Amino acid sequence: MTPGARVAVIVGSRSDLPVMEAATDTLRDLGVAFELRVISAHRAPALLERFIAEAEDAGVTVFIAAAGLAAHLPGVIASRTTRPVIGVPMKGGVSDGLDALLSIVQMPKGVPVATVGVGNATNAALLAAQVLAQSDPDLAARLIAHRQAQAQAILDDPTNAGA
Ligand code: RP5
Repeated sequence: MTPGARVAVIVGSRSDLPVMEAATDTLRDLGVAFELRVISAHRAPALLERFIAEAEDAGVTVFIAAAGLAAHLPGVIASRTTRPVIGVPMKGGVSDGLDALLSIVQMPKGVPVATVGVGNATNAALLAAQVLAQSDPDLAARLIAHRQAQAQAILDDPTNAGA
């Protein structure tokens, strides 16, 4: 486990990794330590259960889980922890991510998963950081700076001149 990891990023398959780079890059930019694992809820359920317990013991506070197709990974993680779980539906399948989106967002009452848009790994990382920032003023300041830089980039865009 990465020392000091506060976020665990779990993907259902290696094929999810390229999209999830946006999440790990964002966490790195914000100075949030994370652990990245490839664990399928269907193919390796015992390993997943063990990892969730290890991650909790190590101090992981937020789980980010990316999955496509049946996309049960975020929900299964949520069934094993009361720490926040953020689900990222992945493109692919018969309806190119809509199947995964509905699977992840339609959790039964009592076991919530916060779901971001299809493939929106960046928002998953930002949401995880926002949760952590509630007890970390330095991280909160970095998030405010990130928002300001985002707004500034729009103001600096030459296509906005004179607006
Ligand atoms: C899900 O099925 C994974 O999260 C991935 O998005 C999708 C396809 O997985 P592979 O067939 O590439 O392993 O479990």
